[in-house]
Amino acid sequence: MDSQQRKELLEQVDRFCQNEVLPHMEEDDEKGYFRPEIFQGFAQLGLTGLTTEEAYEGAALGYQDLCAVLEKIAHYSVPYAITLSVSSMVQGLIQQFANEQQKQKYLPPLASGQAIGAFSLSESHSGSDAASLKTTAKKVEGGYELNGTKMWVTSGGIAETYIVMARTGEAGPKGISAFIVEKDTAGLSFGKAEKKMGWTLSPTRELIFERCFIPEEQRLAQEGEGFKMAMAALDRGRITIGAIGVGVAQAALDYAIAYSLRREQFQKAIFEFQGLQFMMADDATEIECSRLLVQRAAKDFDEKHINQKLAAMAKMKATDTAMNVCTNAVQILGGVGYTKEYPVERFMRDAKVLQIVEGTNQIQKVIIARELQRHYQ
Ligand code: COS
Repeated sequence: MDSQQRKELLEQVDRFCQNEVLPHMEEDDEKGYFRPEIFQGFAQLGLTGLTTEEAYEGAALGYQDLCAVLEKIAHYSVPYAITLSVSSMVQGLIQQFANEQQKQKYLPPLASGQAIGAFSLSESHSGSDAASLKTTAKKVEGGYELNGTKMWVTSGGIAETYIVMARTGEAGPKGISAFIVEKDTAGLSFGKAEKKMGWTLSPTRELIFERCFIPEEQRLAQEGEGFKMAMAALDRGRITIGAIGVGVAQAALDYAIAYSLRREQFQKAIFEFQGLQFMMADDATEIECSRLLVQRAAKDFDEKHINQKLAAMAKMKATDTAMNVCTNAVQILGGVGYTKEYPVERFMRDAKVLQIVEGTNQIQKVIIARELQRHYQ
């Protein structure tokens, strides 16, 4: 997509979000209500399968385009951007690792937005140490029997297609396999919906597997390859989380600047105070750095140079920036910034978990440091 086409696409996305997303955000955040019609609106704009090949009803665009779109949506709503980002990650995983039959069955509904995709790796005792997961997939006639409980599944309950990591072999990463699980499978139920600080309208649920039979045709790639596939998917997903961080940071800064130009204290707009000007100048610079890093990491992916280190850097930098900028925006608005009359407190709540999901920012540092060691040793 050339820059003019991308500009037009982003204008369309902006118009849709202004008209269809923004008016509902306050109420839906309060009630924790996910609007399927908004996801359908994204589908009509062709956003639900942006990076999926045309043969499977996708738009065959790149990660730079996806990141630009997610940044724009996150300007209005982090949780809707997240729904789209995770569903895109699932499609990326299927596109890269599934066989032709699996691609034909699962990709078109996801790419066309008829279905939402979800990714399930974490468990209550296995978060950062993902390779220690305990859910089992026991080989039985014709397939596998899954038993165990997965945690923190974004879009749990509203998604139709789940990529689930479960143990088929030895302890550690090499004993993990990946399965495509359909929502209505017998033996799969959804546990409690988490009550969260932010992302309230995006459901986060447990997946409970009790003697859940999954046919062999729904195993992704070979037994034992699940961990590597999960890590490869997260490399991409982390860049898109960074893009979402840039979007919410920009929204918070835009709001803070506009407010500070209007708000007067000591007979002048508070923007005139250098203490606030320096804060906003730093914020604007950090956002620009984050955007460039996200786009650079996405470009590497588009050019097929898988760059784990840059993906980790982009995620960490952009989401730390998001948290700082949103906190500053609340500070700049002062007392009203802390109230629900203004959106910056929502931006701050929605930004926080970006530093945690798809690998905490401390895990990103582990990944960056390992790459540095590998390079310099
Ligand atoms: N792509 C492909 N393969 C990868 C990979 C990647 N990005 N990262 C690791 N691997 C491979 C390794 O090469 C290794 O295989 P070999 O032994 O054949 O070389 C295997 O996977 C195990 O890797 P490693 O030894 O690095 O595993 P660790 O248990 O040390 O875990 C971290 C590494 C900490 C990076 C990983 O557990 C992680 O990312 N944790 C965070 C989990 C997370 O993001 N959870 C969020 C869930 S979604 S909300």
